[in-house]
Amino acid sequence: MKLDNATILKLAEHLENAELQAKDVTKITDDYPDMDWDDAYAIQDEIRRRKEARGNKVAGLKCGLTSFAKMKQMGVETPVFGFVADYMSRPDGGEIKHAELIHPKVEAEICIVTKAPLKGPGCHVGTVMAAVDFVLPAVEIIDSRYRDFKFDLKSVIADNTSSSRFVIGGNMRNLDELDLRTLGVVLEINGEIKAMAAGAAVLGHPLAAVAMLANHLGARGQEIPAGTFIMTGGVTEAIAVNPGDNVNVRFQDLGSVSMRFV
Ligand code: 0L1
Ligand code: MG
Repeated sequence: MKLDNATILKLAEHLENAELQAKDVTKITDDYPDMDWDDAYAIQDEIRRRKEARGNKVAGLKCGLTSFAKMKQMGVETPVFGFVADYMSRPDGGEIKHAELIHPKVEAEICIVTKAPLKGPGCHVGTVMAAVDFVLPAVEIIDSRYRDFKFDLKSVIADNTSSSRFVIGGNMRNLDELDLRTLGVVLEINGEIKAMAAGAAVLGHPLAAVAMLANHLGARGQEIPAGTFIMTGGVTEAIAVNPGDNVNVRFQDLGSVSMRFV
């Protein structure tokens, strides 16, 4: 690690304040160009510790930048990992207050809940398949705290991978009823199709993202516990939303997820 503990704590407070106050900031690598990947995840871990100390719960884990469309959109080549907290959850069909966020974007995600622990190294799609309890659809609302969504990977990892809100659909299915690679997703805003893709857009198979997450955590001596909700990453590029927008995402075999920005 290149940063000392006091700097990790200071940067976590800085980024979490930006999230909670919906105020954008410049990317932290502008001031700390030498920070490394461990520093970035240590800042994210400290943000998680701060939330838990305040009584918030971790509601799930997330993989980000897992589709080619998203990597191309953000000009990066490596997935990142973060978490979503309980207060970020909004009901399907509900309202999301745009003014609580900086510059939100929506992305459609195929999600799972695990029924067995997953611990890397060595996890692959097959290992993950054996640990899937059920599959369900969700929309993630990302909201980078960085001005104009301009960041590099270390800055975005420290910023908990832009997590801000998420909406889970109510239609769960067993994995053996689905082919996650060919599962089609259509994202509409105000009735207009803005993006579409199939599950294979996420690393060839959405569960490959979960395997990467398990291997990433394994390298840090951690595992994914049974009963964990995991978002595998946006299948399409993320789409900016404005107050008044109605978002509806149709997931083949998994139903729709919708929300309105007010
Ligand atoms: O969930 C995501 O894919 C977000 C990753 C972080 C980068 C971004 O804000 O687009
Ligand atoms: Mg996402």
